[in-house]
Parts: sequence; structure tokens; C-alpha cells
Amino acid sequence: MNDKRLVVLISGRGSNLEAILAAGLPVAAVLSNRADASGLAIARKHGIPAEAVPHTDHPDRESFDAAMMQRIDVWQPDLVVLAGYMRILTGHFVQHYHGRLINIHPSLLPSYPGLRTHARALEDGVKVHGCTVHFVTPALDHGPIIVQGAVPVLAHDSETGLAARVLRAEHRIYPQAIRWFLQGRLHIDPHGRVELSAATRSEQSVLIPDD
Ligand code: NHR
Ligand code: GAR
Repeated sequence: MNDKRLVVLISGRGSNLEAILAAGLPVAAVLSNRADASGLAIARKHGIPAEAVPHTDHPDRESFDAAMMQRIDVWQPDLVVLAGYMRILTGHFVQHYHGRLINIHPSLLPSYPGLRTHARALEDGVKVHGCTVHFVTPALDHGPIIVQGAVPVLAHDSETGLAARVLRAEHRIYPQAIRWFLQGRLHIDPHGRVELSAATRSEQSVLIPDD
């Protein structure tokens, strides 16, 4: 697995990046669309090349994505990992990394695609919420699901409290999903769904106990 290379794309804090690094996964480089993303400093602290490719330097999504692809492909990654990356990707970008581009989204998809997921879950009064690792396809937040982490919504939960509980689940499931990918254990079945062997599934509890 350590002959493999990941490129991680971020936009902000970088706590998922930190969990990926703590798991010892082979991150070759970190790229951000925002120069002020604190995740860039986390990467540099680990001696990992980190670079901003500001979307504001480009007139449209196509030219921004083309610039990002050029910076990614320098590293010839086996897998491109979106970790709190906040720019919607063009079809061209998604096609270029077909089958080797994954995202973590802070809801139990297909519920709550898009933004403000925790606030919307609280507004609806759902009792279970969580996060989803999925392959990225052109349809936003609709690609094949790899793994999910479910957390309880507590009485009188706040958006920040719920977000923190979901984030802990993210930090558990994302490194695991990336490891499975690098080990060649993820396969798409004829229906376009991710197939996990029983042995693989048993390594990951979907229900994250509250701690
Ligand atoms: N791109 C495609 N084509 N498909 C997906 O599934 C994608 C994607 C790009 C990012 C992450 C996603 C999430 O997990 C993701 C999945 C950003 C937005 C958004 O509206 C929506 C979903 C996601 C990421 N971004 C605004 C935009 O105009 C900017 C918002 C901001 O900068 O704060 O790009 O939720
Ligand atoms: C995470 O909760 C991630 O799921 C979410 O942003 C946070 C990033 O945190 N992603 C999205 O909302 C993508 N649209 P981090 O920078 O600390 O990893």
C-alpha cells in the first residue's frame, strides 16, 4: 500500500486531512482552492508539499478545474481525496478521475445533499444523522456509497454539537475507506453500487457509538 499515492484536496480546517495523516496513509501532496486554509499548514508540518490554487485567479470553473488537474497530475495519484473541499467540480474533472475520486459528505446520503446539512437535519427532527464516503460522479453528492457512519441526534442538540459528533465519525470512516481503496478491496457491481466483502464490512461498524 505504501507504493500508492494520494492527493488530498481541501478548502479549510483540514481535520479530515489530519485523521488521514494520523492513520499513516501515503499523502503525496495537499492542494487547496483557498490560500488561507489552515489544512495547508497541517500538511507542511508533516513535511508534505502543500499548494494553493486559488479559484479566484480563474474566470470560470472550467479553467480553474483545468489548473487544479494540472497540479494534481504532477503527483500521478492512485486516488484523489476530497476532504472538506468546497468547490463543485466540472464534468471534465470528474471524468478525468473516474473511479479514483472520493468525497466525504456530512450527512447520510441520499438525505441532505449540498450544504447546511446539520442545520437541515435538526430542522427535520431526524433522530439519526451521520456521514458518507462516496465515489464522486457528475451528479453532486450522488455517487456510489462506500461507507457510512451513523450518529444519534440527541435531545436539545445544537448544530455545533451535532457537527462535532458527526466529525468524529468522519475521522473514523474516511481513513478506513481510503485504506480499502488502496488495498484494492472496493469494487463497483453491475448496478453501480460498491461491493464490500464480508471481511471488509466486518472491519467497520456503521453505527458509531456516542463517546
Ligand atoms: N463535484 C461533483 N461533480 N460531484 C460531487 O459529488 C462533488 C463535487 C464537488 C464537491 C463535496 C460536496 C459535499 O460533500 C463535493 C462533491 C461544495 C458544494 C457547493 O455548493 C456542494 C457540495 C460539496 C461541496 N459549493 C459552492 C460552489 O459554488 C461554494 C460553497 C463555498 O465556497 O462555501 O462551488 O458537500
Ligand atoms: C467536514 O465535515 C466535511 O464532511 C465537510 O466539511 C468539513 C470539513 O472539515 N465537507 C463538506 O461539507 C463538503 N461540502 P475538515 O476541513 O476539518 O476536514
